[in-house]
Amino acid sequence: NIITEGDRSPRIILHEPTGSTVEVLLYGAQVISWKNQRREEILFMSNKAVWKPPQPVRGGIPICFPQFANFGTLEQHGFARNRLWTLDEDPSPLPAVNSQSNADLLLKSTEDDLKTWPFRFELRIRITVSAGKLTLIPRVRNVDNKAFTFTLALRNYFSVSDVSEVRVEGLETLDYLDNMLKRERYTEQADAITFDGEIDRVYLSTPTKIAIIDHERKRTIVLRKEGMVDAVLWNPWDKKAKAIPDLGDEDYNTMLCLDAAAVENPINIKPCEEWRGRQELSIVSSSYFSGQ
Ligand code: TA6
Repeated sequence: NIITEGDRSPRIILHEPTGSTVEVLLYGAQVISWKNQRREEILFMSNKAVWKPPQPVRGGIPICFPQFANFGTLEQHGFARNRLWTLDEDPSPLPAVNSQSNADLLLKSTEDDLKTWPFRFELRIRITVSAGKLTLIPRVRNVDNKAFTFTLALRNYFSVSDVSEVRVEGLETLDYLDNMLKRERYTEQADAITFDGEIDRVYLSTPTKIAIIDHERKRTIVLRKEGMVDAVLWNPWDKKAKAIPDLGDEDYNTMLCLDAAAVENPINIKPCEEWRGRQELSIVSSSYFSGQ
């Protein structure tokens, strides 16, 4: 059921029996809200977000395809987030599930897109909400007669109580490309990542499970992923935040981006092949990771 009135439309609202909801714009197939059963918003949305195409919406979960950031020649984060998607009537080989808690969306390359990115593709995403969990299954099918490579990220904007009070577990000892230092490769030394300034890193060959521990909110957000080996951590901090028109000057305090991504080694698919990824976000109590 597509809602067509209001400035955040057309959009779909997903429900699940314990009361959590997810809102998805058809523009960019972008999740713009995920509320738990206590109606608490899990994702960050800038109150200066611009809800007018072709401007991307600052918050929720933008889909960065066929290019992450400016790791290539296309517009920042590629064009998929700036396109109107349609309902996917043929989600095969995934089973067709017509329910209030699932949405299947599709973006096909257009003749116009081919001018900037000369490859015919079908990009699909299945979005499923269940108790305490939000699952995204992105798929890219090559419907061209030549192979192509792409980079991709699910840019998860999480709402946090105070970014200087949260920590991230699961990325320790890994190598990362530091976007602030000419994308050179470094190794993470800390045994849990905390935040006291701008961070913009692509962690490489990450484990399937990464957690954001927000003690103040008694909330741990766990990101599990498959098919996307990298993870991105981004917070603009104060100086950059002021330079981003659709982000409040203080917003950096209550947001943290932790993305599932395929960046360092672009994904290559041949004609008729389909790549599939999976990202599962779940909310657990804060004792989850401190082993209590
Ligand atoms: O994290 C990668 C990055 O390109 C940052 O350098 C910053 O530009 C961020 O993404 C935001 O990009 P956006 O296009 O959403 O403003």
